[in-house]
Amino acid sequence: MELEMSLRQALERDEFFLEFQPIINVGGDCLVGAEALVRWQHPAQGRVMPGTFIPLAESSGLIIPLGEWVLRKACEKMKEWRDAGLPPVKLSVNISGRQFEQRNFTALVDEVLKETGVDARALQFELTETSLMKDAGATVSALYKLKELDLRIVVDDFGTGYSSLAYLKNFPIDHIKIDRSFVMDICDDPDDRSIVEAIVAMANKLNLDVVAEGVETREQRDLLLDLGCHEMQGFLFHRPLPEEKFVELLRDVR
Ligand code: G
Ligand code: G
Ligand code: MN
Ligand code: NA
Repeated sequence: MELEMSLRQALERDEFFLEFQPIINVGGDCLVGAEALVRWQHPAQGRVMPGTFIPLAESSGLIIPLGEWVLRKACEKMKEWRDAGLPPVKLSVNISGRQFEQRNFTALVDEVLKETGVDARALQFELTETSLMKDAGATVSALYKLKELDLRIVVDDFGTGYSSLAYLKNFPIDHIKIDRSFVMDICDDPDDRSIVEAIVAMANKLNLDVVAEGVETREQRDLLLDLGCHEMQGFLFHRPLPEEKFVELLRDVR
């Protein structure tokens, strides 16, 4: 309860900030973009991680203004980086089901894109399988509305939700992100290896891009490459970085 109270004040007090975890095309050895991850600098408790406050923000409804803050901040950063002459990169933003369900969500996104002048094609929305499947009928039309803006849709935590694969055909999805739980044991567990292999093969057939998250070791990296997954994110490459560090990386992109 106390945390919820201070979460309410945190937006006004400007206590949130973003970190950026690079996403790498390992085959091509280049930076393709980053995932924006929100953090909360609590005045007394120090840094609070989203695993703690996002569920609270969702249950209290605060995720609506917080999600809007994240989206706006992410687009403002893309604009700043572009204005500074840095190379263009894709930025992924996590969108909670509660945000996505809002009737005016597409209008908000359109407004933020116009305000910041960001190219929608450089923006990716990560939606979890679970939030996409909550109301599949409503999801299809909401996704098509969003897609009219020309941004990219990524299914986050792919493979962990209780869902039918038919949605991959019916929803306008561009990209799937293989959940960390499959990557974790990929080298030791033949089942996980088979699952990842099947996901990559299916993604290729359906013309979807695929990214693996939670890559921590060289062995995982090599095996993923063998299985045809080239895009990766994980501690092996970079942890989520403060903006200054991410900008340093961007400067090094030729
Ligand atoms: O950054 P970290 O790995 O601790 O993130 C934990 C969880 O919080 C992840 O599942 C991530 O998707 C979620 N998360 C991080 N930033 C955001 C955000 O801006 N919005 C939403 N809805 N979830 C986020
Ligand atoms: O659910 P989502 O995919 O949005 O989660 C992103 C979260 O995954 C962030 O909290 C980030 O810190 C975490 N993460 C990113 N790379 C790794 C990794 O290699 N290992 C582990 N354990 N967590 C990671
Ligand atoms: Mn994510
Ligand atoms: Na994920």
